[in-house]
Amino acid sequence: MTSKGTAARYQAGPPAFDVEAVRADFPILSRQVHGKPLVYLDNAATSQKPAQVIEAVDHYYRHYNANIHRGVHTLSAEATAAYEAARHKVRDFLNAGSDKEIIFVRGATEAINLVAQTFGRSTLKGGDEIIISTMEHHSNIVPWQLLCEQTGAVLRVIPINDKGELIMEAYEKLLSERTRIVSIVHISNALGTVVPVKAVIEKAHQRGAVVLVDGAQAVPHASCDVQALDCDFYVFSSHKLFGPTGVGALYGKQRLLEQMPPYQGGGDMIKMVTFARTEYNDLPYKFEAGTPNIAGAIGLGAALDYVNRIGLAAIAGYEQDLLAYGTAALQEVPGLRLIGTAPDKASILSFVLDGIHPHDIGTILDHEGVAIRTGHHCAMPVMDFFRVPATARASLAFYNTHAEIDTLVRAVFNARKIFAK
Ligand code: C6P
Repeated sequence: MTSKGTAARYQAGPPAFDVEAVRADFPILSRQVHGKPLVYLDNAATSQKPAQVIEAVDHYYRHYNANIHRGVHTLSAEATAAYEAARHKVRDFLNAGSDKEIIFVRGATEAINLVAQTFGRSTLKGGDEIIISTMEHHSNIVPWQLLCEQTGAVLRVIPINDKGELIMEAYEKLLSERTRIVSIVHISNALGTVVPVKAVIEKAHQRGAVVLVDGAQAVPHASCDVQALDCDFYVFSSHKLFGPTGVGALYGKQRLLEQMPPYQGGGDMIKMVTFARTEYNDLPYKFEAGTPNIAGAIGLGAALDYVNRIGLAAIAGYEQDLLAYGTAALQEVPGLRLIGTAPDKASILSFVLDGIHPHDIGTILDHEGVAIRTGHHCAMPVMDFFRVPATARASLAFYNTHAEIDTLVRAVFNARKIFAK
């Protein structure tokens, strides 16, 4: 498999990262699948959880489960303190200016819908324009299509090149005085491309447009500073960041969040209700109607503590090394084409193999204990652009190893052999 050629091209990277110590924190990584050690390479779909996160959720339910912001009793006070501490951790993680700018949501999808239906619906009118890119996840396409239907606004799409990079000149041409919103992915889930979001934001701001950055795939791999980026909104999901499912965060500039109408009505988002008039709560509660995912937020806080302890710089360095190793090794497979070859890439290896449907690759790999995702990855326009129905996608996390990449590549060689018969 990884021939001498691969070894010669591959240069060993930073050695300081103790991957075995990290792996010991993730109980699921020691399980077997079809009698083989699990090789979990579907981290872009959802990542695994360290014991520290599992224990934080367990501890909440065992010792201080209660509703928040409502009770005077001890359990409620403790739950409220832990939930608000988690908000503070998200604020620190994103370097937001205030806890008021952090809204807990169900995930990236809900956050984008929230912005579309509050900021978008209250400010856009017929003929206004929204810009997205060809490499968006459906969650950053459909909410804007819905908004266009509701307001008469028009969706414009930035093209990409054959490597899967944004064509910046085309973006600049799309920008005009009609542009109101630019909603752009930070790291593509289907390609791994790292988008130069700072430049995208600067150009949008020159035209007075507001920018949302979809950070769902970015936060597990790179540190993100919303003040340095100067984005107006930033969204992510906890479950891709080693935290629980069903929770995520929306960052919004306070000035914008203050102007926006509420998303949903209900408990916690009000100060006072009469049948004649309702007064909404202050930020961030104005956007958190109903009992939130308290355990999820606490688990997300624990995940952030975990990631911070290891350090995103160390994580990024190790993952870049894995990515280089995996890229070189997969390129040894005859008939394999990598989809997404931008020089600035995060740890995603999307590929197609001559004569084998990606779903068949996925099934064969599963029998070897290797979990990858196959399909359109909720990014159908990307598949259309590359003229493929689907890809096989191995997505790496900092607990993956070079030996696991070897297993992946061996299994891909095996799939080829089976289909050559
Ligand atoms: N991508 C993947 O396998 P939610 O489902 O709300 O947590 O995240 C949606 C989402 C938004 N933006 C990007 C860039 C994403 O990658 C995702 C989720 C997963 O690629 C599941 S489809």
